[in-house]
Amino acid sequence: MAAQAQRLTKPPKTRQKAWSALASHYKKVSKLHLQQLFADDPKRGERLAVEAVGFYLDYSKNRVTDETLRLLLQLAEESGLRARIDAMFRGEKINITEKRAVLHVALRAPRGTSIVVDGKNVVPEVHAVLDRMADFSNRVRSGEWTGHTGKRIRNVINVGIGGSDLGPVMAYEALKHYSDRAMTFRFVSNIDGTDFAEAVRDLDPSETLFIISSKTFTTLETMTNAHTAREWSLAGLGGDEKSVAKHFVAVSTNTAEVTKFGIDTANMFEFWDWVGGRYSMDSAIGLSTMVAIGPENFQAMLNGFHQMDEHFRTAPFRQNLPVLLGLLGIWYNDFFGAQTVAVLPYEQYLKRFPAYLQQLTMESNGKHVTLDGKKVRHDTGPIYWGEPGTNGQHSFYQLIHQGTRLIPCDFIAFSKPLNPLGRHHDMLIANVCAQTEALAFGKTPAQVEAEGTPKWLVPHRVFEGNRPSNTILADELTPETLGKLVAMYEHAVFSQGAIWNIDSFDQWGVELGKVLAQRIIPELESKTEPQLLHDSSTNSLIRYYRNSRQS
Ligand code: G6Q
Repeated sequence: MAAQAQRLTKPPKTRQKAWSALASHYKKVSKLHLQQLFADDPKRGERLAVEAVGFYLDYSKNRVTDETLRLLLQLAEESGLRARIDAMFRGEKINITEKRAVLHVALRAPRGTSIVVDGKNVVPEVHAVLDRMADFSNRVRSGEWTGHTGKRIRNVINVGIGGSDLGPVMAYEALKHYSDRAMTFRFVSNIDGTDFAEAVRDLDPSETLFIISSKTFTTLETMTNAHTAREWSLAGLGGDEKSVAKHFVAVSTNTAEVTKFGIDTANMFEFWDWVGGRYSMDSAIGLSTMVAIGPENFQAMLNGFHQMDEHFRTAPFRQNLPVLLGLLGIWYNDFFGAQTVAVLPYEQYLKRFPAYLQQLTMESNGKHVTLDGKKVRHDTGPIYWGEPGTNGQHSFYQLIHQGTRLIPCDFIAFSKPLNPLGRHHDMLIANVCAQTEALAFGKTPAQVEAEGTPKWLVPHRVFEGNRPSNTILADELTPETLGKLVAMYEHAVFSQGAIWNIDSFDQWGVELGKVLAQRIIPELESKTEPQLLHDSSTNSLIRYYRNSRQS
């Protein structure tokens, strides 16, 4: 296994061939307009589309020719993407800087299958935890699990941050339609006391259960919020320490710390070091999701994940949704120099999806060195951002349509609405089609003039077009669809990371700030001003805060 991991640290020898072919190809095609590409090939919109696992991906409105696609696919082959996919699914330690396997795919592997890590099949353990989660969720949902005073639990608060928060929040919001509306779900992540205060201000401690979600159980924000939650709960329940067992459960890999906190390990749901934080929403970290939507819906979500895993693992790259998305992203990022990607879900329930994707994509692929520690020679992860449609149209779309920057967009929409209301859904989907059409084809000066626009106003009203987009359509936002959608992006990120030859599964970039904050906390809290040994800016900020806090 170690030998395998080592082999993967070397960039494939042929890598440069496809890169340089794409670089010269870019010079030839970069000025081609989508108007022209569509005019030359009336069937382009049907040809450059893939239907798989219930998703329809229209990628025809991208600035690519058949030759571009051929070269991008060649790049994937030459970069050893196939071998990397196989290595991940085999449980090899492809997270080389942390010496860990990367096996979120095992979290959704069906019962009875086998994925081996360090000589052990992990699938039975995954299902044992899922079964315990299901039992717990059913007891809370049915009212069988009661709080310290015998009242049933009506409020569930997930306390976690980063990967232990963004997935659960996003999934709860995305699947709210399927959730138990008699219960309240909240999420506390920020160390800012406001987050906790606002989450509990109208709740009764005797009806409130906290899920402390932390892989390490040492994260500053989560442990601070967890202790505050413990005080709040105890204060509301007469200070009886025994109440903790009824109002706190933990999701973690760290049994010792969970015990130290006072949570009964019988109420601890475990996961494993081969699950990265940002890839953990389908592990026990999804406990709040399961309580909200019920075990059957959670299982349906896992089935969706698994279907996309199998598609990614087995489909030829030419028809492989995550691979195509990943390659198109590389085309804009590394050849057009696009710095961002907009993710635009036309589905209100997906309002937290862009925030979730930000962590998934930017923490995974925001890397400056290759697997062997050399400075990367190409730009890596772009900036992801977005808002649900149609709100964005009345705010930042102006810049996408007429600004000076190229912003590739992913439009996500569903054929069936979860809340059918008159003509709303047709109007919503009309906007998806209209936006991608406007972005691609724009409006020429001749068209603007023909409308009788005064000459001086014409340039302002011209849309150059040639703005690329993908459109991803699915039938309906169900737990299964959400699983597929998340897995599709997980694997697109993986594909890009493999091609950039970086470690998409570590996150050393978040460490330095954490260490410095630990040093500064006592400097802010000490009674008298300590000797400050930072730079003059940081010293002044600390002094300013200390002085103004006291005044
Ligand atoms: C995600 C990161 C990070 C992590 C948080 C919370 O991939 O590792 O966002 O999830 O720092 O960590 P804990 O779960 O250990 O509290």
